[in-house]
Amino acid sequence: MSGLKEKLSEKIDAHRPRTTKLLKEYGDVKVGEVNVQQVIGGMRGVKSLVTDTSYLDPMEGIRFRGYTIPETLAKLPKPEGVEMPYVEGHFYLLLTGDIPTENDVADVAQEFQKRGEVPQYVFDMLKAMPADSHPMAMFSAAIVAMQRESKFAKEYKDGLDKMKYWEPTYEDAMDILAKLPRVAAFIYRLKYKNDDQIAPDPKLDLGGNFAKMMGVDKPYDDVSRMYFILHSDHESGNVSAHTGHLVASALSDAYYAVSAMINGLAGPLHGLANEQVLRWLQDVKAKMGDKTPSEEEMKKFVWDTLNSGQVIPGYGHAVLRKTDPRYAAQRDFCLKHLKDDTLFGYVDMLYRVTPDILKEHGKAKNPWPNVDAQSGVIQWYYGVQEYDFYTVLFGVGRAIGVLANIVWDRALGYPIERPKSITTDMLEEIAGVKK
Ligand code: HAX
Repeated sequence: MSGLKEKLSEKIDAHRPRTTKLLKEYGDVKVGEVNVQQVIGGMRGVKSLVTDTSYLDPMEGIRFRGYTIPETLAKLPKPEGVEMPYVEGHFYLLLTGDIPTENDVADVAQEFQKRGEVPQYVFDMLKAMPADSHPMAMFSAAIVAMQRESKFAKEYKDGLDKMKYWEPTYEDAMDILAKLPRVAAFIYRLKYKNDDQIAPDPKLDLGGNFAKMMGVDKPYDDVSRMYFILHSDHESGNVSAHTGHLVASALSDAYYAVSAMINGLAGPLHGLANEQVLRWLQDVKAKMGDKTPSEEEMKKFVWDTLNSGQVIPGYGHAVLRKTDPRYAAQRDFCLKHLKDDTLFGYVDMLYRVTPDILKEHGKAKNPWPNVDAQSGVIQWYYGVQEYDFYTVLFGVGRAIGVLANIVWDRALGYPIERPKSITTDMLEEIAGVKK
């Protein structure tokens, strides 16, 4: 058994009695109330999920297993001579709650290296897809095509003790995470680089290997590490994490669940916002020609978008009520590495003008930027300028959190998810609407 699996097994044994006790002795305790607005309004703020890998505070932002983003980036082990930690170590943290040692990280890296080969039929299928398929559709299709590899599905069919569900799920999670960077890089090179594929280097860590397969020089390895870690987990009410959890709750295996969560991430109000931000910025750039917009001109672009009934991509959030710390972490990176870049200048100007405009506009509850407002600019700067690919990168990162959650869902025996819906007639009756 790998060190990670052994550690996880201990953690699961220690955690199970907590869930059992809550259910048995405190099952009737009320957690909150639900009002009409929440029933119609996408369940905003309804506390109805348990997630231990991360928690999102509206004012503070995300904490991964109790650590803020700066703490996470500072505490996790790093490859020598770089700024960003190993992605492998972050997965270890999300799964176990512990900061890994160098040895723990090496153990996970070795596991990924062993499991990284992608079946040829996946590449053949991707090549057979129409050339104008969206990279997110290709990514989702590739993952679900690999479902036949699922160890959980096989063991379940053969008859599996519920207490052991988590074990083949963990194996699936490791297999999927090992393969996703290869699948993503393959899609990139197939779609935008004439199918000129670059072989992986098994000696490299996940971030380093991904940069190599993408064909992008340093510090793109560090950009990838940062990107995958920052996008990994945002508790489990967001569309992608919730979709992953929901699908897995039917005991669909992790391949089905991750493919499904990628489909949710592909929506413009969620992960696809990073593509939309670049599209929006490029549009501004095209309209300005060689000229840099003044703040007044930038304000006009923002108002024009709002007045035409569209959202400002990269701004607003369903939970956050301040600047997203994932935005702030990427902004710090930009200030260090691409301070004088034109596009970063645009992003910076947007940050100065947009919150006040959104406040004046009066609709968005959160006028501050989210993770997607900053991420594409970094990719663009390092040469990955095909912005319809950006959400695939988000997807590789998000899979880390979704898979850690699915393993724990199985370990704690969470049931099939089944909220109750009611009709409008019933809602009117509950509300006492006079007709
Ligand atoms: N621009 C213009 N209007 C906005 C807005 C923005 N950036 N953000 C919210 N609003 C509007 C909403 O469309 C809504 O309008 P209606 O009343 O006409 O429906 C109103 O303000 C209230 O919305 P809200 O309660 O503040 O926000 P929601 O929880 O409903 O939605 C969203 C949260 C992130 C979807 C929203 O802020 C948005 O559409 N932002 C732009 C797209 C985006 O950046 N998405 C990525 C979010 C982060 C993420 O998940 N990344 O993956």
